[in-house]
Amino acid sequence: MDHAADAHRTDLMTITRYVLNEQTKHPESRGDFTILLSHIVLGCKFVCSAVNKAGLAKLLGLAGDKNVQGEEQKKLDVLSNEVFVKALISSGRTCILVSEEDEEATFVDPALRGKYCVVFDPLDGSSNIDCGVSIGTIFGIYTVKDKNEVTINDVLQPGKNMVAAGYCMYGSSCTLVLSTGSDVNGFTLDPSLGEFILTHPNIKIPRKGKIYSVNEGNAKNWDGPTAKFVEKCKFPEDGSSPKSLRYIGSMVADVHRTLLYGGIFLYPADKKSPNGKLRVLYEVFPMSFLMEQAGGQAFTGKQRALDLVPTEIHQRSPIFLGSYDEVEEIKSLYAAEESKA
Ligand code: FDP
Repeated sequence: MDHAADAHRTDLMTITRYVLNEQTKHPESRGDFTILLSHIVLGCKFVCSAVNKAGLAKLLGLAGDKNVQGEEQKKLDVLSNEVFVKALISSGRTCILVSEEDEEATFVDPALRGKYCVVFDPLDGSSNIDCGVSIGTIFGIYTVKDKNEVTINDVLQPGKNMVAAGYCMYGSSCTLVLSTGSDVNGFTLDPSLGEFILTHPNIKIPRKGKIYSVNEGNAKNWDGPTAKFVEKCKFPEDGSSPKSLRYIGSMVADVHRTLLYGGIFLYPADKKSPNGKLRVLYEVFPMSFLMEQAGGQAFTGKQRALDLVPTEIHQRSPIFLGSYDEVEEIKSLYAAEESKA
């Protein structure tokens, strides 16, 4: 019998225990982050449960229809947003919230304010809900200087100023990946315990990968460096094997695979969408933060993604993120293009 392995299995590192351990490294900490995170975790558990029932919901009434009690059914993304907004406000630790679902930022009532700003996409990849493909919640966290004088500029900060970022993927299992700025850890929800347990400690992305991930349907509108990069993935000039293409079309799932297996995820600019599709604050920044903490890179086509200073809360940006070497290659293709201009 492997007693060491058994001891490991019975000594469960929950996400709360992990964050409390981290907190002890900062004697000045008053536990505010731990409380905030526990409210985010609650939102993730709620969405996970709702996503799991999404197929069954058709039996009870389609979104937009009335349910058996005659109440309007809420769409899953609207419902998820409401749950996160309420959970974050009731934590008493937030002052500004920016959600993909809400046009304007939410300024928390002064009586309930704390020092954190949370930017989030409550249900990313929602076009995949009806076919049961993995979707997720993405979040990033900033702090404010003075919670009594908050302005929109407190969230219009470069991604490198985030104090934490993460995502929760609702897939064959429910996995929450978190970085508080020192490393990246993955926690899997044990449904029988209702707890996220540390299953992927200290995630490091392979330095080089064999997979590229992009919506090739947009290829006719790509710029030169993107087209050349993808061409090299398929027809390597150095005699190496071609890369495999994997594209789910759900950012959390595509980035999660990239983080674990290595490779590159790209949503570039194209002639139709010069700023790409993905949103800076709650898609590009949190994922770039995680990639860098895991040893990878994130690049916009012009600069390090985390150096970008957003001017609008729903701003978009092209993004190339993943293994260090692949991102290095796309950077050199853009540099070569620039030197020709
Ligand atoms: P969705 O439209 O389904 O919500 O930004 C949202 C997003 O999904 C990402 O999750 C995903 O990576 C991307 O859009 C997919 O876009 P394309 O359908 O254009 O490939």
